[in-house]
Amino acid sequence: MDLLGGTGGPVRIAGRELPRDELFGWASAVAAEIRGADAVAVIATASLETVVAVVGGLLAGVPVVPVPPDSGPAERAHILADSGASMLLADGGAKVSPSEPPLLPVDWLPRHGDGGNGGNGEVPADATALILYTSGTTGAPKGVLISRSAIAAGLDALAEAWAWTPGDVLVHGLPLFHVHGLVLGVLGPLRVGSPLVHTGRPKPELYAAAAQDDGGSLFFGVPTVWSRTAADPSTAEALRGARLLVSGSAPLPVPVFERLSALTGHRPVERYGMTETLITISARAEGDRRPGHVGTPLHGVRTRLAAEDGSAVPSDGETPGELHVRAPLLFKGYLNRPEATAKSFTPDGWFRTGDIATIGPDGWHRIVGRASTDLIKSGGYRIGAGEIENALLAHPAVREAAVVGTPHDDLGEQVTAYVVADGVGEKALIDFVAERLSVHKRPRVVHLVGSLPRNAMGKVVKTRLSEL
Ligand code: MLC
Ligand code: AMP
Repeated sequence: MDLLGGTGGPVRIAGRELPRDELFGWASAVAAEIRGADAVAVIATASLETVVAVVGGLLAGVPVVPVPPDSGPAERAHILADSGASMLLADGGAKVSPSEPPLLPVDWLPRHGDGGNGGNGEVPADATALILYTSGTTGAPKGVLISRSAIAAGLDALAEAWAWTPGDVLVHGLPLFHVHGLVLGVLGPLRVGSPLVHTGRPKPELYAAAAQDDGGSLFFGVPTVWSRTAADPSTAEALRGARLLVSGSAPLPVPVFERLSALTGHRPVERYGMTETLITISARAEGDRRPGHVGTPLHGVRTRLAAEDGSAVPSDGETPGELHVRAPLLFKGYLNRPEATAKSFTPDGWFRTGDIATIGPDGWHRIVGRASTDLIKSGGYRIGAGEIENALLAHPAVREAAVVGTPHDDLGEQVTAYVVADGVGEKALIDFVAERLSVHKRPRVVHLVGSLPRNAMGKVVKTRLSEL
């Protein structure tokens, strides 16, 4: 199965551009170096090197593990050890410690290999293409195994839903280590054939410049990007000539939808997904777009709602239930965690998203919350409370810690920590976490408290933390 098209527009990342044939030539050189490896890790900076390394992995049929470039030592060590990556792909300037897998400097490889798409048709469709690390409610992040066939099915369903063609110019600046920025935002244009303009960072003013100077037609953003755009009228105006503005990874607030529509003349297309499922639900390019709603299931996707006891919930647009999905684009499981994988499916084979939704009689879905308070969405990043609590508890002065998401105008939710500690300040604790984990996981607010509210079993009652 050819996952990527060998022809199509150029790829530009943070101002550096490569035509498609040179990109595949360079990636073929990577593929030649890594063929046969069990898995390779990529320090996923927003750069051409990252794209070349990921494409090289796909050409060679070697699972690629993107590592957030700012992940602190604890997070990085976990990802490298858990994934079993035998090489680290990055530019030659990357710092690699002696305990880590050896560095393959991507920028030192020849940039003109054999071109073409490297004959990736020989790799089986169910082979793992990517291992994406994502937060659970407790413990360290889990590796989500994503197959080539899931990526192909997911991207084809999106191309159909959004009428995405080689004639589009895709613009975004999202990080290249998650589904949104990497699968949709890089593999998407490589499969569809459209040029990509990656702005380096997802800043509204850079999106506006790409709309005006590069003919950007299709724009991807997390809600924080769109709310920052909506707060800046002249930047928003620059997007009037676009074809489609797409929002996802977290709920798009209704006032942001309305303001963006008024300023740009485009009602944004909202879509819903997860690392484990890729994108399953979306509004369509041709059709209705409703504020507060994420659309209808994509081609090949089935959904249902279940009550806590597992019984069916009616699609009446009002009764909430946990959203279950079935689709050819689901993940293969969590790496090395068969129990977690089994727990994430119902006995009859549906994936439990953990999101609470309603479904209208017309099939329109609304996400109304999450089943667990322990998964936080901040700026579109998924952050597990348990991972932050463990990082805080590693500080010698911290005795107890509880982390929740609290509402935040810009980020949707912000990481908020309640900590029982002796002789340490809030800022020192924020910096302590930022040094160990990716900086977006740091608490934005720390409340130092005398004790945490607990139930009779001794478990922290997170719903009572705000009373402190
Ligand atoms: C701040 N900084 C610190 C620090 N405090 N550094 C060290 N120690 C501290 N204590 C620095 C950071 O390094 C960074 O520097 C800067 O401050 C701000 O960091 P930030 O908080 O990350 O930036 P911010 O502007 O607040 O981020 C907003 C954002 C970002 C929207 C740009 O949240 C983002 O990129 N979100 C996208 C998430 C995403 O792609 N999710 C998709 C998941 S897939 P510097 O130098 O870096 O500026 C998925 C599936 C689906 O969900 O449905 O799509
Ligand atoms: P991640 O695994 O990082 O992809 O995060 C997946 C989670 O993001 C989902 O379980 C949802 O909670 C949330 N999410 C993604 N898209 C949307 C959306 N359009 N509206 C509301 N929540 C969303």
